[in-house]
Amino acid sequence: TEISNCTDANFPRDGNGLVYHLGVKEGHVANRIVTCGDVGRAKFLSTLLDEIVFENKSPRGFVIYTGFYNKVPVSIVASMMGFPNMDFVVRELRAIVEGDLAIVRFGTCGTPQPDIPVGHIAVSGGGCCGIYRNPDAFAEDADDTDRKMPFKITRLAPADRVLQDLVNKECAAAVGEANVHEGVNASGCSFYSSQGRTNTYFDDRNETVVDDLVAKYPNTVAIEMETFHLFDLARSSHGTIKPAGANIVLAQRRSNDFLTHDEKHKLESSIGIALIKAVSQYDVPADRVHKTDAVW
Ligand code: R1P
Ligand code: URA
Repeated sequence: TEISNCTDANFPRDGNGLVYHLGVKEGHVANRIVTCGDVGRAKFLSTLLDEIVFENKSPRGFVIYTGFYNKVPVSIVASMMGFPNMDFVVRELRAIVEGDLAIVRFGTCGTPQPDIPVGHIAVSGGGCCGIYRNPDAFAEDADDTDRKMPFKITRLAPADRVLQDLVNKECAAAVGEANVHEGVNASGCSFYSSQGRTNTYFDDRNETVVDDLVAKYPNTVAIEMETFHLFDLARSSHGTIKPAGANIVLAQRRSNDFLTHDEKHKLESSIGIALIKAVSQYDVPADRVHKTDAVW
């Protein structure tokens, strides 16, 4: 879609009611959603639905597919990367979908656990924390308090236990229980600095970030970039957003092993279908399901 002139600077929509960044409106998106960062993974996941009845790419690049799995409406949403993009997804979807939203994030991640190999699945039932770079620590006029804290590791925001259990059950059925690890999911505001990736180009002071994270949350299984923001906003949504998460372990942060494309694509298929199954089984109360002008 093209988005025409918008009104309402507080929450802009165009003359057709499309929200400014996602380019969709009431009726386009289902109550049950699988979201991933990668636009290509979203396209692939859409092929796992029984039928696609709506698809859209907004001018800002947000891609959304809505269809049916087992006669249940499900949408696949590409969030792209990082907290600000997840913010657009959650806030604009909240505005245009009537009733509760069940949102499963399907990501890729690094793991700080030496005994979790690449190609395993890290699920987010232990809750999520954010890791934020503190710019003031790097300011020329930083004081001692600023300098002592180049990164802030937040408290945990919880998953929805019912939805997460469906996710865990379907992931275990897809790849075997021994390959699925539940724990804390950490989301960094950067792939690099706040995930403890070091380099000589920047003064990042991040050599201890991964160890600090594991000291705070010993059962951290995943480090990626969006899940915390989803869980954080769900926590503030007056109970209307039910979040859960699962990640393919792509990066072994202790051995520096990295998953091959082939192995990743196989898991996008088996875990993709598992997550679509899981979200389609989530019981959104009938009086809280989308009814307005649905295209589906
Ligand atoms: C970084 O490479 C990206 O991969 C992870 C991170 O969260 C970040 O978005 O997830 P996706 O594979 O879902 O994009
Ligand atoms: N995505 C991330 O954000 N970090 C990783 O290490 C791998 C995937």
